Amino acid sequence: TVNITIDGKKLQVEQGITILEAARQANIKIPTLCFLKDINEIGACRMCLVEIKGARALQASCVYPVAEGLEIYTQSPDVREARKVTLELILSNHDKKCLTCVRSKNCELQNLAEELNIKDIRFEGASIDLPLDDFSPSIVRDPNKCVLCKRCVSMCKNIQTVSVISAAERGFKSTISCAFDRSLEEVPCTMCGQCISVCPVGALREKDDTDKVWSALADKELHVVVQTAPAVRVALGEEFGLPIGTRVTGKMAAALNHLGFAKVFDTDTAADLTIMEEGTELLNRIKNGGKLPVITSCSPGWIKFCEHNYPEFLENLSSCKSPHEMFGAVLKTYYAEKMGIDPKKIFVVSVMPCTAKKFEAQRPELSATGLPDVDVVITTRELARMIKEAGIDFNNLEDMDFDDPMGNATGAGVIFGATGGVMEAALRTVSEIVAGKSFEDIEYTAVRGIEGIKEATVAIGDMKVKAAVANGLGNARKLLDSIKAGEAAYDFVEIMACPGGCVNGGGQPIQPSSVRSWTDLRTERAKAIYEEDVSLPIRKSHENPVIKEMYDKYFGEPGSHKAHEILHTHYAA
Ligand code: HC1
Ligand code: SF4
Repeated sequence: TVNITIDGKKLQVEQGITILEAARQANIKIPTLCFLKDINEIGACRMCLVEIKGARALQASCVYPVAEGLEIYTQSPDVREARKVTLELILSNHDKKCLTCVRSKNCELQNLAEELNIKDIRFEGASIDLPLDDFSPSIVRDPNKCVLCKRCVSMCKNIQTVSVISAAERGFKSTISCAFDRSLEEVPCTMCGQCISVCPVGALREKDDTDKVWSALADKELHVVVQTAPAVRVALGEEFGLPIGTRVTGKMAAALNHLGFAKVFDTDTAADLTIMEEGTELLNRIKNGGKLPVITSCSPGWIKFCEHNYPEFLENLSSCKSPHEMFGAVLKTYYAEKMGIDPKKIFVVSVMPCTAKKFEAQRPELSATGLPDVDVVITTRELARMIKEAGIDFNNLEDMDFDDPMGNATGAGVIFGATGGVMEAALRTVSEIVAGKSFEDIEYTAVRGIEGIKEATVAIGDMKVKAAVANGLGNARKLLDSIKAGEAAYDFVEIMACPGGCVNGGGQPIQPSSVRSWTDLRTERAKAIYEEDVSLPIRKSHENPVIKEMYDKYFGEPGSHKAHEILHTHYAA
């Protein structure tokens, strides 16, 4: 440890930490803008300046390490003035249409202006007027709101290793953009939306599709059905001020019911269906000398990353559609027949923690009936906006269940939302199918947790199945490179584009750096996922009665011809 003083307060702190962190431990708040722990620690924005006795200039506390005897002042007149000048300069050419900004009330810049008591901007500059990039089906970029913090750049480059956005060095006119001023639609962006999750302002946002949902709901001709992804229920509450990691499954179902959907279904049910198909596919490939490892195909950001960067692995992908796409296909076939509804009249809305799912829903490969399997995808954030717009008092809703006849899902379905969950759900089912008996011990803890790459060897009957799980595209890249180099070999691999899996998807509620830097969102939300798993009466996909009935009455057995026609697809290079 080292001894320092901050604002006259004597402190003993761990060596190697930054002044910002030391101050935080002492409950002294230093404002930041570009700082995001472990992701963007570059000291670029100068909001976190502090005065250090003896130093010639003010220093950026987010990158300045503590040292024995440092005397630090976080609120001296020079510091306060420097921060105000910095902030006023940023505000001087910022597009300040806060009232209509998607991030209003959840904007780090707006909060800084309030906290620093900015009432007047002394340097009113020429406002920039750059074109909006809204060509991507998933992501909208508004350079006029960009504060050049580079958090998105670091995320895309260092964590996701996609590197499609960067700072174009043009002095005063410098912007964040894609090479040659292309749209995100024209570059190998995976649409993961992780850049949105780290943007402090409204410069990055999802393509808002709520109008399409409102119009469908108003159309009396349509049977509008909604399904919600596993990870939405453990994060939606954050949009209504509830603590991170609160489960709001029942309130969410109630809110969707109030919004007027004809049926409120659970994507988890289709996750159970995916497990039946994917488990069967895995066993078939192992038995018949098929392409190994089988790699999961439910994360559309990962699929796009694979297409752009690792086309040699496309044949490894499971042919299963992702769960919500399977559900869409089932709704327009089996369910349509069962209910006697014309599939053309069925409008499927998916609520997803994911921005890439918007892109996925438009893929021509995902159409079992000639119609898109899923009509519109909205994110967790968009759902929250709809609930607010409808005047629903979310926190006081009475819990409701998902609707019959497809409302039943298992713990295996819900854990899909956390990294390792698809693997664990598959192992729960495959092990029992092979053994022909039921096991008590179903928690595969080796594949849980936020470590970037996890490995496990699991005995399935007399086979030893070698499994690996990667979350975040940088980790996917590492794993695939090691397979390519012959340094590792697996039978089954789970890849999720987002760090932590869907719980931390690019469509989830956005927490500011002041929260995100010090609370692990991935872990807190995943905890809620595993709580939900334990709370459910059935925790194995093959025991789900809805799934059993679907096979009995419609698909025959997993991997049947009919199942292939409706539930599977093929991504080709
Ligand atoms: Fe996911 Fe999935 S788990 S991809 O991570 O396989 O988005 O939550 O809905 O489809 O079920 C996301 C989450 C989600 C699919 C399932
Ligand atoms: Fe990069 Fe993902 Fe953002 Fe695309 S969506 S720019 S891949 S972080």
